[in-house]
Amino acid sequence: MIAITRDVSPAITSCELTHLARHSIDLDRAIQQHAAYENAVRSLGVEIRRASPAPELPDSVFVEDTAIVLDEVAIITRPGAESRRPEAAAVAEVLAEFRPLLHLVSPATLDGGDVLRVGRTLYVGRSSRTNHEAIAALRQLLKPFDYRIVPVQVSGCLHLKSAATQIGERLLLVNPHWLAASDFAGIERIEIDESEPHAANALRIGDTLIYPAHFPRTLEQLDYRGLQIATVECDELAKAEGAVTCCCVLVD
Ligand code: CIR
Repeated sequence: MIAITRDVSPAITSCELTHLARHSIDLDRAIQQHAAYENAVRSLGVEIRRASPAPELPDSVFVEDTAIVLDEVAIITRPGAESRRPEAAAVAEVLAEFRPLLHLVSPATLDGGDVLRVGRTLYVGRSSRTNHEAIAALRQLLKPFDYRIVPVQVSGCLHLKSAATQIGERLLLVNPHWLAASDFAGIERIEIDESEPHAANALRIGDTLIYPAHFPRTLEQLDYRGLQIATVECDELAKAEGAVTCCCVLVD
């Protein structure tokens, strides 16, 4: 498996923010945390491939939003925030080595953070970044393949994966306040601790979860459940409204 990552831009202090107030970001600390995150990913046997750095693009470290990688193809997205659209080309360049590429085009807008794959189902968040044209375009592009596309309305958070991520084969970690849990009927769910609304984002690599150390209460529940967890410090990138899934694109 490889993980595509990208350096933290020194311009991250001017990142997009939707649901968070702006707090000053310590760039050195953000860079250190990102390096530790890459090491955590590497320690799980994944090779890191860095897309070429884009110091002029504040949010470019959040590569997840630029692509959806499936078994058969990769879809290069058209991110919802205009400032983020130029990010996709460099990630596409790396992905082209591994998958045939398909592209979302105007008027579709979609952030990869809105796409949660569970088996052959793609849950796609309807958010401020992802529109219904993108969902229709995805259906069209993926017609030759056997995927079920299920739109999920999200509100109160940036992306679907701010509110729900996969933490086991048929197990999700969710914040039920930001989506209707009934959208995931038939899949078991663990709810985050009420006091940690941003705690639903975990990165699953094999049987291990890379998980933020700054959500101790939810972490305790995951531990109790017997899940294998590698914690990372990522509170600095969290100030840019980023979490653990968004800093890589996994290619199996
Ligand atoms: C943004 O608002 O686009 C960035 N500041 C954060 C993107 C985080 N992406 C993700 O969780 N997939």
